[in-house]
Amino acid sequence: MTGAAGAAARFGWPGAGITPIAGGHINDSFLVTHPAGEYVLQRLNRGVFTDLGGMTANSLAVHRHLGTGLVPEPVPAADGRWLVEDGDDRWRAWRRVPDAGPCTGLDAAAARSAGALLGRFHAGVADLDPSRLAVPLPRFHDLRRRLAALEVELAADRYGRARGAADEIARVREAAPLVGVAGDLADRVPVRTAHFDAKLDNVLFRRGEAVCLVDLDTVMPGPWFWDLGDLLRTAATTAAEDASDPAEVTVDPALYDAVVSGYRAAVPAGVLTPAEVEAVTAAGAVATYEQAVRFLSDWLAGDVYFRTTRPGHNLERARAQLALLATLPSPLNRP
Ligand code: GN1
Ligand code: MG
Repeated sequence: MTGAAGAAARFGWPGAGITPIAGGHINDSFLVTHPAGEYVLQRLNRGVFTDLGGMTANSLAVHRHLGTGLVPEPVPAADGRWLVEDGDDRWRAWRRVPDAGPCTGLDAAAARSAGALLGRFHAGVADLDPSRLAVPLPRFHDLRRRLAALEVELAADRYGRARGAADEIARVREAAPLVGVAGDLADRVPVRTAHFDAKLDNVLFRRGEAVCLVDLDTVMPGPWFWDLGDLLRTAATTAAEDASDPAEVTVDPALYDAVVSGYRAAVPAGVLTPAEVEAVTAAGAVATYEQAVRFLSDWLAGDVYFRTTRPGHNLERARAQLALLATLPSPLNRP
């Protein structure tokens, strides 16, 4: 037996029901239903995650520190290991968060609740020494590096896609001062234990309340503002990350304010440094900009990183992020 069914058997769930879970851009995820319980089984993308040991150690460190609740519970295989090897594939599993699922109706209450969950996560890991964590994806959130990578793809233009993206390229270049904004903030805020992929899709809700921050793949030492930025990028608009019509992608100020106020209220006074408080106002713009740059790079590179499900998907994603950026509060939009 190979594939998800074979991996499930090695976790102790032979004959389990297995259904793919859509949504992630990198790993393949499956819901496993077995008399023993419900689990999420994942085949890890080894092209992206080359340091599976470091990545696993980081998520275990966060789970050990916080316990099951704010974050999901990792489940070992029957042989006691965290990763199952099957040929070139590597599998790992989590207990499914009971009665919880992705956000179904994004409104101000949901946005506030998601902001508060991120705040509780940050408060909870504030005393988890980031120097104990591995750095499995070096310079993961780093606008300077992301923009340089885009320029490399542009110069190569291997698929002749640059011409068709001229408008997006111009807009990315116009917003390049955000690189300096993010770099300056990163120099002044403390290095923390950060989630680094705190988008709304990674927030699970139970009866309208945000209860669990999943997907610990990118937990790493770094500035917290990227987490708030990713949440603002995805929870301050009702538009999808890959909306085909950029005209529909605008920030909803009530959602934006709800995320920020939920977050601020959940982080106890004195935890955020003055620079971290200052970073709150730029977080959404810099994270949205970075995501636009990454999607555009992948479009130019021939769609090699983010999973795509339609032609032009990465270009549409980049356009949607640029449209959102244009309406988000940003240090560049201030008079
Ligand atoms: C990727 O696989 P997924 O959807 O959790 C990506 C994030 C991006 C996100 C955009 C390791 O996350 O950085 O922000 O897509 N993860 C990695 O939705 O690159
Ligand atoms: Mg992720």
